[in-house]
Amino acid sequence: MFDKILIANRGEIALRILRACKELGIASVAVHSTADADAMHVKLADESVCIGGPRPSDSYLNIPQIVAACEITNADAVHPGYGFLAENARFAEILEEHKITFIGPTSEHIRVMGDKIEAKTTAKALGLPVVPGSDGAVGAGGDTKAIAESIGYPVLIKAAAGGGGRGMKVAETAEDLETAVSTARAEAKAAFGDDTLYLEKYLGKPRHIEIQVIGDGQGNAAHLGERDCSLQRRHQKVWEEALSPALNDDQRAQIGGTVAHAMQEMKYRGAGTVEFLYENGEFYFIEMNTRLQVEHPVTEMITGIDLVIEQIRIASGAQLSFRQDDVTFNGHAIECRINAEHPETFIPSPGLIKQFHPPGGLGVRVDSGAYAGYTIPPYYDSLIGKLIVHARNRNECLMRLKRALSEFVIEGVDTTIPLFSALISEPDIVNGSYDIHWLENYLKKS
Ligand code: MV4
Repeated sequence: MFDKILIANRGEIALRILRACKELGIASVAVHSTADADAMHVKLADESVCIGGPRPSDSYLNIPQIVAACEITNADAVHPGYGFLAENARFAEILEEHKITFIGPTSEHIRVMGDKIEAKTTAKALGLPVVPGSDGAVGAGGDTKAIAESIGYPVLIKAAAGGGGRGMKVAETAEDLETAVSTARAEAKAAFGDDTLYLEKYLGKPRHIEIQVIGDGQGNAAHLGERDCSLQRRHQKVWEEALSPALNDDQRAQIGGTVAHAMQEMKYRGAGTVEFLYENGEFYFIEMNTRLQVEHPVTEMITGIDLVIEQIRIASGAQLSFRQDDVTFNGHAIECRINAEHPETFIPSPGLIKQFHPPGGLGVRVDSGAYAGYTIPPYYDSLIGKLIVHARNRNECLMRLKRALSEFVIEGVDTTIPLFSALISEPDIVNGSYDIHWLENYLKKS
């Protein structure tokens, strides 16, 4: 096992990783920017190193500074959290070259899944159902029209270097195609420096359902059920739940089994998420994330498995500590992302938190690095924390969530708590009948 882990992240996820280190008796190193000197993860870590200025490129994305912090503190492993360097294959490779363990998948698996065309080809070869599409990149020539024709309109144009919804364009008809492709190509070139595009059948009203997986790189892998992340705004998830209100046990066992088998085949190492669109009873693979995700706690609550502890054990060479048959799903969990943003305009609201009283009681978990007297810096994302509620079934979970939201006091900055208090009374939310467009339509109306 490792002696010391450096946490290459900030905020609530840095704290989350710190908690796992403490339970495992592993020493921890926090790194931070000059803007984060007063952050909770810095206070609670055994050691801390300031690695640069507020701009992410100067600190949390600054690979030489992070490697230097490892050398100075003698850290033998790095947990990247999510965002920042978590899916940077070159970072994983550099750490290995310095004999520092990257707590995550192989750099090769990160690279393959980072290219959305390669990811899809790999998924298809492993037997996962994919969205009908171009089977590779589309060229600048006239073949694009023929491919779109064979897929059938509407088609969606996606960037190979994209993901998370950036750089997508819909072509409703053949007349739209040329403009959509050239706009997408220009946007992809500007955003990623790579204008490789591919086409997919556009699904009109899907749900976003993702399967949590974990593998040990030795051929053992299991799925931990799904999360329904359909409620999102501008490709930012807002509310996530496990399990999905849309699936039954047979559907879960089937898609879960298919995904777990694929992970065994590829000898996947670490935690990962396989994202699907789900429409009319069918699953369609879209992407795979080779990292721990923001919404991992809902999976932890219903399975009782600590994903970060598993990640650390696996990175140190251990085999998966359980088998698929050991994984059972207990009750229901919902996560609300509490952002420092206006609940209607979503304008970020950094600044001093004057009061902070998180809710408590049975089945209530708050993952947050915030505290009364803490000033949220303006340089990073606006997530202040996550409220995760667990109960025996979805109905009791909604009751508990309503109670927990009513207890939550955050003063001094705007937060998205009022949005959740409103959502919880919406019949479609109560019934679990929502797709990926539901929240944006709701916000347009209200
Ligand atoms: C799609 C789609 C419809 N059809 N692909 C957006 C994020 C990226 N991961 C994939 N995305 C989508 N891909 C096909 N073939 C609709 C979306 C999409 C979406 C997906 C998940 C959650 C929210 C979304 C919001 C808008 C569009």
